[in-house]
Amino acid sequence: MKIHVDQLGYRPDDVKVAILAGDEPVNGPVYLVKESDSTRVELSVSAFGKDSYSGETLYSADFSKVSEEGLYFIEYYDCSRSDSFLISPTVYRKVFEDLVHMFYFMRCGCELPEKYAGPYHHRCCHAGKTLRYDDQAMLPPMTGGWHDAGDYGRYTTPGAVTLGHLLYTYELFSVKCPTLLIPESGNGVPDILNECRYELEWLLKMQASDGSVYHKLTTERFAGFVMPEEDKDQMILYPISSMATADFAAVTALASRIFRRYDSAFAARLRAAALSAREFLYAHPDLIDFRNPPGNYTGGYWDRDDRDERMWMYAELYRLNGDVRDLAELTKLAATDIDKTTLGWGQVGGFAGLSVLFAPSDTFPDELFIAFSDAFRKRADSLMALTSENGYRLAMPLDGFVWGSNMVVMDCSAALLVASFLTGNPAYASAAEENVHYLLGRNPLNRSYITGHGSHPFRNPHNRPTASDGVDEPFPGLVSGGPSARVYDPPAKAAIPEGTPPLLCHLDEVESFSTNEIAIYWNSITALVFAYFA
Ligand code: 9MR
Ligand code: ZN
Repeated sequence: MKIHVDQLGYRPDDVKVAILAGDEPVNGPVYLVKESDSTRVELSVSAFGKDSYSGETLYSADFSKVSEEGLYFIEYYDCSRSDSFLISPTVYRKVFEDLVHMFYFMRCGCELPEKYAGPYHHRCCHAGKTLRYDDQAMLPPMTGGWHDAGDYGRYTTPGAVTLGHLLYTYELFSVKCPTLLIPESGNGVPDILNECRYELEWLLKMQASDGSVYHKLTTERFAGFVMPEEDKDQMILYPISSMATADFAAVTALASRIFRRYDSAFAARLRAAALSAREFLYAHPDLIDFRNPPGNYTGGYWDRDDRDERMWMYAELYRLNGDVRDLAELTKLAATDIDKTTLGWGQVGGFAGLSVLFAPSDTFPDELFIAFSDAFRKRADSLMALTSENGYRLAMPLDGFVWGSNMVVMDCSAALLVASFLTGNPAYASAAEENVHYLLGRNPLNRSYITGHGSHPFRNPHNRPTASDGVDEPFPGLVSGGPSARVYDPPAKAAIPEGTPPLLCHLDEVESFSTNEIAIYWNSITALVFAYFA
């Protein structure tokens, strides 16, 4: 019998369930065993039946009633057992810290000295001049920011979205945000904001003089598997897009609001940048799309709809400035069918929701609050219903297992947490936590999708520094993209036959970019969700 648990564990008052999978039916007792004194409690087991997410026949064993702290495992009468796990109120604290600390390791344009980066230290990278694509002008270096993912590109839309996750993590959970080992520590600013500022300073450089914002800064093609300082190809500043400009305006407005109490000059710079990006978009109401020019092969972050990005911008700008023009535009967009709950790289309507729903109560008109609140509640209700329709209790639709599915899993949890806040109903938060258990190993591959955490974390991320630094273990706190029902890379195509159930479509190999890459916005949304439970 295979017995899957959250490999870190459960908090004392949580719903606590282990999942059993086997070819034979469960036909004998299942125990919860406490390691310190070998006391055992027999658990009641329920049959789920055949699970479409995993293709397995599943059972669940509930031990919610046990709340005593300690180290435990689940044992079947035939002696098969689960990994050990804790029951403890602080079981998710360290992993949350590592999820936030990860961004330091993604810094570009500076040395990562051993003092901070330990064995993952490296020299300064990507500090050469910039070639502007539009006019082929050679510009000074545009250093700073975080590498996007397993590649060394820096892209505006995912960068802004990552900042959105992290700034809201700070705004909603500031007391839980960790002190990190980073050069700025101790300067009087919370470290999560210090880390955000590293990205923001770069993001500000991505704005053109007319207020518009360039879509990305990358080489023409992805680097080989080399350390970042060895990637010497020409950095190219690609054309602007309205998505980049709107995301930029939104997140600089959000950051301006948050940084005001720490550094008013920086907050003023952010606000001015947000306003000029907004002015550009008022003057350019039509979509300005970005597509990779022929012969250019780095990420496209292609979007076809900038209405959600504009909606986020209007919300943050109205919250910052109270300009009625922004409120009117926001109201117009919120009355359409644009998605209002997603916090993804291409769909950002959920950020407008966070801006509206967590604002002081007299900031936005009731009708807007209701529009966003209804959208979150509706989505949360359908996610709740899903937890009983699959055997791993996921609050996640079957068709969500795409490239970067772990982001979708966490986005579903984020929506549930918002609904829990809106209604005060803890069942939503409990459903959100089922997805946390999945990420931490309660899945058919028995794999923790966060490096360094759990008994069987993935170890071979598609991440260039990890693959070339000569250190055995990747740095901790990296989130894998996760299973993808359609795989696109050669090793995954070879290993995973078409039609394989989604939860099995993951390959812990460096070359598997479509299932096992890492990305800043996968980490940041995971941090946002884990902050709640930490
Ligand atoms: O995360 C992105 C995923 O949703 C898309 O399906 C995929 C293909 O377009 O691109 C992913 O983003 C990648 C980006 O284009 C380049 N840097 C690495 C990103 C993570 O794989
Ligand atoms: Zn770099």
